[in-house]
Amino acid sequence: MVSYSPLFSSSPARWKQLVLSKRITIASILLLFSLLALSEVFLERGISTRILSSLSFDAKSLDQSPLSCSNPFDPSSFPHHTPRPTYTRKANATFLTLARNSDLAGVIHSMKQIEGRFNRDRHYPWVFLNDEPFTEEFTRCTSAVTSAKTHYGQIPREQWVQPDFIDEEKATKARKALSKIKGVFYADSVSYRNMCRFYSGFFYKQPLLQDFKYYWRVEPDINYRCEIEYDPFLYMEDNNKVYGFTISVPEQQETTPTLWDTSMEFFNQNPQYLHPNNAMRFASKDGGQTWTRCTYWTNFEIGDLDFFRGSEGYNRYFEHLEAAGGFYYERWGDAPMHGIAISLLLDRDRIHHFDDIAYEHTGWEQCPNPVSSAYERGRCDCDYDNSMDVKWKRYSCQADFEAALAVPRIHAA
Ligand SMILES: Nc1nc2c(ncn2[C@@H]2O[C@H](COP(=O)(O)OP(=O)(O)OP(=O)(O)O)[C@@H](O)[C@H]2O)c(=O)[nH]1
Ligand SMILES: [Mg+2]
Repeated sequence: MVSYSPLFSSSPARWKQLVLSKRITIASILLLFSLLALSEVFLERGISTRILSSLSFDAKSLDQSPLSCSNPFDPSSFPHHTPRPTYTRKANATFLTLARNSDLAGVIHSMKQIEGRFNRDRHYPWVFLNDEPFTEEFTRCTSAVTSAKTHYGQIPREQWVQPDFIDEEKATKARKALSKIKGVFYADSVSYRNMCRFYSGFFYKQPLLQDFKYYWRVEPDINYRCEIEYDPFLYMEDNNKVYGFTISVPEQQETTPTLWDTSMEFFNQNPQYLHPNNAMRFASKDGGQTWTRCTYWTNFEIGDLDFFRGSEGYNRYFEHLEAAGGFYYERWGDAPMHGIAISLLLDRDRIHHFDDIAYEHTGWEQCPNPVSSAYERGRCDCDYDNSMDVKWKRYSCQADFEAALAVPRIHAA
């Protein structure tokens, strides 16, 4: 007896049918396996992302996380030292962010950094400023990221837009000329100039800041790569500091061709404002003849608002620069303006370099040396080799700041 097997059927039509159905079966099995494998990968990735985010801080995953107001940031996802330092007091201080509504995602990113690295158990408030009204989305999303109070203010028009006395034809020509020079950012931008002028002469006049003594400036898309294990505001208060910075860099020549001479004009006419123990050496190696172009990089700064509000020298210096028109005829920045003012008006002992704060903005970063206790204490995840102390040393003004601090002090008789 021959056993029947359809596979060995002698009919060609039947043979074709069998081959076809076998192919379909194999293809279906393969498809099923691929789907299973794929879902496994997604499942695995989903689980591990959740586990990772609940265990440790991953700056890169924050970078990519979609903006979601209904799912606010959980500060407990940052690594903690236990126990956290205990504080018995707080400074009268706030974070300060100037932003457009379109900066929302970058602002949230920065807030997550600050809240996670420092503010989650300090609850310092945030002040947001804008030249336009903030949207409901902006206020809802930013207030969801912090457990602290948030305040939102609109800058008065006259403190933002180009003043009427500026000759627009001259300003336009200047912008066009600057745009032709390679490597000058925002050469043609009026709004960037408005921002620089605002941060030079008007931020500290905003009503929302009047009740605060210290501000900490925060820009969109910045990173803090170590935990901040102490309270920098209290450090300022306890050590009688007026101005704190992390990175110092030279300003471009093209954006400020006459800023130094205009500044010296003011200080020569008003030498009473020059502090005898100032940090002039940071700004000039030859007692004021020429400018080092060094600035404290103002996208990070912690400052004493009482100084800006109350210093006649600072405010008159700003008015002198304003009258010269260089914020619009050139592209004077708030960093060179603050840099010159802070270095010349203040006792240099009141300027502080926060060398233990790991801070990154647009690729330039300060990172403590990994052999230092600051690196270990802060559980840093920054790359020292990529820092201003190593890779970008040629652009750092740190040596000028240290030279300024080393100048022998003059003792009043
Ligand atoms: N409301 C408002 N905020 C602005 C405007 N232009 C800049 N800003 C904010 O001002 C701050 C500085 O602006 P940036 O464009 O970051 O200037 P920058 O730091 O010199 O340049 P980058 O190196 O590109 O970051 C940021 O907090 C911006 O969000 C503007 O036209 N309106
Ligand atoms: Mg910036």
